[in-house]
Order: sequence, then C-alpha cells, then structure tokens
Amino acid sequence: MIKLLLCLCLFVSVLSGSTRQRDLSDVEHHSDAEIHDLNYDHKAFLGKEEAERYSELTPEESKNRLRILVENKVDRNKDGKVTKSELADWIKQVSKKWMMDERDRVWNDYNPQNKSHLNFNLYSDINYGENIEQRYQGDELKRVLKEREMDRQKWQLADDNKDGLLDIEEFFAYIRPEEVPRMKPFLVDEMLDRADKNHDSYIDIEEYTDELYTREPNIVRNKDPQPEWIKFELEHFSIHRDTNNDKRMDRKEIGEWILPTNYDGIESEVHHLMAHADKNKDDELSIEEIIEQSDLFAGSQATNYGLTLKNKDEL
Ligand SMILES: [Ca+2]
Ligand SMILES: [Ca+2]
Ligand SMILES: [Ca+2]
Ligand SMILES: [Ca+2]
Repeated sequence: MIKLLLCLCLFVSVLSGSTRQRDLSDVEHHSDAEIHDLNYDHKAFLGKEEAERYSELTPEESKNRLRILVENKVDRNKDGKVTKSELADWIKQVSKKWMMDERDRVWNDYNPQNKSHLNFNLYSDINYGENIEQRYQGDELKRVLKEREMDRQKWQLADDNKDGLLDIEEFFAYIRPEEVPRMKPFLVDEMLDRADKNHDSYIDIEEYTDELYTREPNIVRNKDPQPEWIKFELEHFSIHRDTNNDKRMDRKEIGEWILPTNYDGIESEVHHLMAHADKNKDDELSIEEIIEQSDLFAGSQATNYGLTLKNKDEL
C-alpha cells in the first residue's frame, strides 16, 4: 500500500508541475536545449514506452527498426514518401495511444475494485490516506487540506454529468485537464492560486515575472543575469499576454497564456521535424531522409551516450 501511495504521489506531483501545456510528450520542449528536444521528439514520434525500447538499441538496430516502422505504419499509402499529413496522423495516433495508456494505468491504480465509476472520497483516501486530520498536523495539514480542496474543484469540473462520480472518460479530464476544453477554468484557478500573490484575481507583470522565474530554479532573480527567454517574455508582455492593455492579465488572458487557442502541438511538431529532416525541401520526407536523421526520430545507445555526457556537464 505504501508503495502504491508513493507511486501515486509521484504521479500527482508530476501532474501538478509548473507548466500546463497540451503536450505530445511528457518532456518539455525547450528551443534552447537540444537534448530535451530530442527526448521530446522521440516520445512524440514513438510514444513513451517505444522510445525507451529504442534507447536500448545499437544505432544500427535503431535505424533498422525505424525503417520498418516508417515503411509499415507511418507511410500509409506505401509510396515511399511521408507527407506532412501522414506524419501528423501518425503523431496524433501515437500521442492518443500514450495518453490512453496513461489514463488506463492511473485509473487502475485508483480503482483496485475495478468499479465503473470512482467517487471523490475513495480517490482522496488512496491519494492522501484515510483520516487526514489525524495523519497530518499544523502547516502540513493545512497544505494537504488545501490541495484536496483544489482536487475537489477539479473533480467537480471533470464530472460532466454532475452525478458526483467519474467514469473513465471523465477521469481523463481530471488527470489531463489541459486536453479537455471544459477544464480550462480550473487551470486558470490553479494558476491564479499560485501566481496571484496580492489576491486581486489578476496577474500583473511583477507576479508574471515571479512565475516565470519559478521555471528557472537555479537562477536568482535580481542577482543572476536574466535568461533570454524571460527577457523576451517580459518585453512582449503587452503584445502577447496583456492584450487589452490594462497592464495585467485577467482570467481570459491567463487562459490564453496557459492554453493558447491557436496552438496546435501536432502541427508544430510536424513543422519542427520537417524543418530538420526535409533536406531537398519538397515538403515530403523520403524514407532515406528519415533514416539520415534517425537521431531526431528515435534514440539509440548512441543518443543515450550523448544524454549521459550532457547530464554530466549539467552537474
Ligand atoms: Ca506516403
Ligand atoms: Ca459523472
Ligand atoms: Ca494579482
Ligand atoms: Ca489585460
């Protein structure tokens, strides 16, 4: 039981991480960190488990397997070329599969009796343990009670037919709120709860700056040089974030920031892969173009070796 709880807590802490973005992979896509990009690309193209399998292979084995995958599955009409729409369909299929696998896994963790619906109290007992008031004390108790209250609000929003219970579809909205439009108000609440320090229900530029710095835990504000991406964000606050020019973000603007309506993760990943792999710029990828860029699409022991070196550098 303790092991299960630990595992669930770990999962929940991953879920409540600082950035909420509709995602094709659970790795953040940093334009300035090539190595993170590769992890992201591998998971977007192969799915999480398959990406891990590839990372155990030699570069040759990885290329062979990649070729078979592309020829048999990605190139739908088997003409030896992968169009943008074949690539988009494939990535969509992969991301849907890993999200559904994740949903089923978490659903089973919280549903030991294999019921058709979950109620919040049972979920809470598994997540926080029974008898919270006796289990925690002082500030820890306050924190857990507040966290559980946020969970309850999220639960109510996820509960589409308002019967107090979540079926597996509704549970998906609970664990992946960024994928389900009706959950957006919760994501805005969650952001306000974290970033709106003066509790006026707006995020001003000062609060916004603080929030951006939470994503750079090793950098001290007003002491270390400002990271370029933060500088860019702040300089463009009035254009990209505060669109009605009242010098702060309201709920609508916050929603647009955390889940932009015009952002399509699949389209953006297709664009990224094409930009790197389409050498002859005919807007299609030949199998050879993909194999030439095999490190972009799939890892191997060689990429792992690169990652290990990179991780050492970061220490
Ligand atoms: Ca084709
Ligand atoms: Ca329901
Ligand atoms: Ca505020
Ligand atoms: Ca505004």
